[in-house]
Amino acid sequence: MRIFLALALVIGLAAFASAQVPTVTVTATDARAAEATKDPGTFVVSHTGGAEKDLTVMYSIGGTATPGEDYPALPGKVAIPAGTASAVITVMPVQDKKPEKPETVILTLTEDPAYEVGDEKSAILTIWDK
Ligand SMILES: [Ca+2]
Ligand SMILES: [Ca+2]
Repeated sequence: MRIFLALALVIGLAAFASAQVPTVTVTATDARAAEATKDPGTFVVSHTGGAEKDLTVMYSIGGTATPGEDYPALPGKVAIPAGTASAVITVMPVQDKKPEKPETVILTLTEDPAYEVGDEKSAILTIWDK
């Protein structure tokens, strides 16, 4: 009996160790956004493996563009639904009358126990005035 328990423990530990968390990356699939032409920019957050359940990916936002002013503020997390490999984050520039220089939006993935952050952990897009 004892040997079965020990065996079960070893198998359980092996299963736990091999339960890989997905690796998450981000790319700017549309790195150019423009205010005057209502041209959005997009980031795509993707993961490899582990698609059997919903995955929430956390991120921080930087860059020279001001959230809530140059574009609607982003929530800082995105859900990749079960069965899908990626989620799109759209940055739609806010139109105003003031001329501006091109400004950047940088999305950086945040570490979380639910996933590994891959090499492509940060992406940048540019908001042009025109
Ligand atoms: Ca665009
Ligand atoms: Ca403007």
